[in-house]
Amino acid sequence: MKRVLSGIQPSGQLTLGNYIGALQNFVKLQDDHECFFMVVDLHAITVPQDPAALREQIESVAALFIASGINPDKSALFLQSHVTAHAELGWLMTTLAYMGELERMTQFKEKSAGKESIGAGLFVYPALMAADILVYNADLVPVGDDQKQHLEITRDLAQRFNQRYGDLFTLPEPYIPKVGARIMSLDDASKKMSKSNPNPGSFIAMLDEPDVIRKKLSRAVTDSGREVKYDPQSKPEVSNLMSIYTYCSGLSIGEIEAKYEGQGYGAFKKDLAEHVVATLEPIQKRYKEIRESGELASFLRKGAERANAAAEPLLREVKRRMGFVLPE
Ligand code: AQP
Repeated sequence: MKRVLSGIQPSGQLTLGNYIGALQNFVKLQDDHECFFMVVDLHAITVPQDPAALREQIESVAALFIASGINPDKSALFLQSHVTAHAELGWLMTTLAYMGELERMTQFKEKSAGKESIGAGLFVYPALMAADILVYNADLVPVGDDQKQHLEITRDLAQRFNQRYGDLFTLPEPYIPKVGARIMSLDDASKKMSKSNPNPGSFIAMLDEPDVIRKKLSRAVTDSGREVKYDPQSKPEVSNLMSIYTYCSGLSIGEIEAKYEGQGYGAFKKDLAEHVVATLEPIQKRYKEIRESGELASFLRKGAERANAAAEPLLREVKRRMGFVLPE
């Protein structure tokens, strides 16, 4: 049994990319491993958030974890800000990180591009993410492909600590799904589908109504050809839609190509929309039940208790090794 840790930012409405790349993968792991899953609210404020919207998004993301199949009796499900060890170890990790390695992070470059003032939190984000993982000594971190680089810096920081202060941290491994590790935007297949994209037509939100899903997919950018063929180099838009199709239908890429041979994109997109609707429908139904039941707060309290119990002793040991005087 391995220890698994992952999180999702409440920085907008969760997308189909978050579901296929992350959530559905989390669900698969919880039967065989000791899992810690969290809503990373401290990460979300690395870009400006409206407080009322943030509060709603935090609850919405937590409910979507459960609606997607995370069992809060099995996995520890909690809010990052309810476990103060994250912020504390985050600072300690920041002091171990180098400017140069943080400057190389693709996510930082993308999120800061063209901005006049860039928050320092966005820059040190990977040090907090390293703390999130290391404070549980997690073995496995299920993430989408875009987070691979952050996992690498986490391993570097863990190694740096271990060399300076003696072996303590496990070097975590990424666990990336084979299908759907990077779902691309519906309006631009060179960018990943992202919940903070200001154009709602660029993503399918997990809570989008069926008709909205149908409309968004019918408008999804394709190419001027007619062939439903998987070729990410020369047909990135169609290939992206095929990745979504294969995940939501269970059909293989070859089966999808054969099914739409000689038919153009119309029927393909229409069927795709129905598969996406059918995938999200039960999740949306369960989501409504969870929000209405008022059970969320008690699930999160229980999750935070478990997470605190796991994180506190490790944080104490880190501080002891770094030379802090611990309270008696
Ligand atoms: N397009 C995607 N395809 C596959 N996986 C994805 N993930 C995100 N987008 C895709 C995975 O979802 C998990 C949670 O991501 P996050 O909330 O920590 O932040 P992110 O990676 O920056 O995701 P977003 O949706 O793009 O959020 P914003 O817009 O706030 O930056 C991660 O495991 C991620 O890999």
